[in-house]
Amino acid sequence: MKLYNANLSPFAARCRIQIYVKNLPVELVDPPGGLHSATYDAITPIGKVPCLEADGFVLPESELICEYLEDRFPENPLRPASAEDRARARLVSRLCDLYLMAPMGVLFGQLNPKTRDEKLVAEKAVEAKKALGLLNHYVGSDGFVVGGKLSLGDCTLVPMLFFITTLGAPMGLGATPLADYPNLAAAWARAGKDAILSKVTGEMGAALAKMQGG
Ligand SMILES: N[C@@H](CCC(=O)N[C@@H](CS)C(=O)NCC(=O)O)C(=O)O
Repeated sequence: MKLYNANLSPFAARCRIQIYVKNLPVELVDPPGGLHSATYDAITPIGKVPCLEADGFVLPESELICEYLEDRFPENPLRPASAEDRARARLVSRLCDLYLMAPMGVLFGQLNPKTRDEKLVAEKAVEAKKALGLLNHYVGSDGFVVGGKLSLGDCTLVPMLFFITTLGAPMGLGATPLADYPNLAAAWARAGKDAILSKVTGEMGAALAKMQGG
């Protein structure tokens, strides 16, 4: 099995956390020919990372990849036991994907001070803060999404928090972007003490530094 991966992508990072935690037999590879190449588009017409290839079965979309990997490898589960806790973990993933990433994606494109549209940044920062408030409401005060242990919800949340804490200031989210969201701050602090979560956010940081020419 292989995962077409890019270390900076929060969506790919979500899958890598699961792969590392469960020690899954999934090889991490770059998209052949690169993103937007005809070769990669022929594999996955969506053209995005991550994408899983499993014995000829090709699956894009990070959430579906994680769910599929849980179905294929149920041991050491990252889906909580009860229906309610599962729904809660999925809710946090959904809030990240639909409510937070939408404005964050725009803000990511506005980092260059020379070309930045300040009005757009201000608008999207309001949307991102609203999404952070929602997430803070649903994440536990212990910093876990649900049930006091790692779940697929945390796999989604922590890479998003990487972007908020690393790029939140230039994105218009303030100098300490998690200050108003204690549960998210707890999640980020906890991630810093977790070997695998730190490994993945470290990979993201190295990829960001490379992108920024560092
Ligand atoms: N909904 C998708 C989003 C994936 C996504 O947007 N990936 C970005 C990298 S963070 C990408 O591959 N972008 C390339 C492009 O859109 O051309 C998922 O959850 O996997």
